[in-house]
Amino acid sequence: MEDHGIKLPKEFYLGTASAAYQIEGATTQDERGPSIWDQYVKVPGAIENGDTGDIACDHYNRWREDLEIMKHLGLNAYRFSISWSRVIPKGRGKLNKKGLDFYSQLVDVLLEYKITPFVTLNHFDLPQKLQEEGGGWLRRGVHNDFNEYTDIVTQELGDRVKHWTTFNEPWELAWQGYHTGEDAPGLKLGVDAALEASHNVYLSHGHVVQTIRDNVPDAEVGIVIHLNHVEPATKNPKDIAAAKRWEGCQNRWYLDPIYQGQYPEDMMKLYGPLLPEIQPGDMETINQPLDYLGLNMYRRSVISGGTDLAPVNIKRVNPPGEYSDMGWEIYPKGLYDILKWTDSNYPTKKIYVTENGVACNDPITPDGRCHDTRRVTYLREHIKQALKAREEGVPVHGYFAWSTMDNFEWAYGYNMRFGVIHIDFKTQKRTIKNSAYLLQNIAKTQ
Ligand code: IFM
Repeated sequence: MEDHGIKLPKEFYLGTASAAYQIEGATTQDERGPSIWDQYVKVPGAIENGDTGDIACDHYNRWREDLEIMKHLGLNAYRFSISWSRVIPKGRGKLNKKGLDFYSQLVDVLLEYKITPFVTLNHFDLPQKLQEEGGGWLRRGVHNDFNEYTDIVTQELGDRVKHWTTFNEPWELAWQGYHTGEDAPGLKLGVDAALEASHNVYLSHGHVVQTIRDNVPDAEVGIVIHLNHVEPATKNPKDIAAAKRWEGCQNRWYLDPIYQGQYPEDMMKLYGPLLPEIQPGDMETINQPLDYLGLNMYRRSVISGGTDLAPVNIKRVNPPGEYSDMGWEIYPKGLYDILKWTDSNYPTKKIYVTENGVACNDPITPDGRCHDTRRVTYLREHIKQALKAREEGVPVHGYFAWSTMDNFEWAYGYNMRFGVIHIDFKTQKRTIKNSAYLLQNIAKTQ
């Protein structure tokens, strides 16, 4: 492999990330309860090719092999999520010991391999029972259930897991689950529902921060937000205003409450009657001091005025350039820009780049390898941009490539491959891609 030109700092996490529903499979094994994704994938037309997560990468049964590969690559961290309905099949009440034991064993072997576990408590899946009772995240009291689940998981794993994330990508969870309907539970209820779900997710986040700290006094606690650097498509004041609204909708709506204890005023005004009820004390609950921000970034957002997501009224513009198989622009400087923007507007102790990656569907070639050249370039250039921001003082302490292995890419099913490990979904054969060897080479520089 040609020289990548990267020297990793000491004390820096380099790893990959995954999510339970996307890789585990075994959706009915060992008394796991159904989640909203098990239900949603049954809706005709919801997922490309009618794919489901029933088997996925069968990681629930093949996790030892997957961890062996991480060890072989010399990665020092792994970010994964816990399936709530594997641990508490009905969302509250009866615990499924076998489900909890799965994660406990996983953590033991990670530590044996000197791989630091970063655990996400919620990465898009919710026990189906809680969806049926009161509409999932639309029910304000859902935070009690999330707290019960957090309490159980942190009591069990907290002696070994020290990095905890409450939620992954609250914007996607709320807007794509309750407004655009492209993700589970697949509801198209409107912006008001997305804002309501979002507020309840944030209340749940706020409530469990203290629970994690009580159970794991030496924990680092954070949240993971999908942040893209926003740029107006032109200097036209209409585009500038639209870009500001998109930045408000996707970035500031999620950062302001965490770091400033309030929703952004301009967006409150814009949403007006669509806003959920914000009760006295809510913003204080949400505004818990955190130890880190998890930042997910894939592309930048170039925005003009339009009619999408009214009243946000934007249109995403695709400037000339290189695009992934998913149709997302490849723009490494966007990672530097968003890190700098975040650091100057929301100074925080630590930032981890918790997801960054690219969909390129490269096949296995006759030499038995996967030459995912575009991903090699993508990861290398983005890691450089993250380290550049770090050199300029942004407290970037880790980088996780999305994703550990090709997996169930939500509404795209198995059509989009993000992994640094190739999965043959017919045979479950794992093949280490060139991009994983790049990470291995970078890891060696530490
Ligand atoms: O696969 C997803 C992941 O679950 C959340 N962040 C974006 C990834 C790529 O779409």
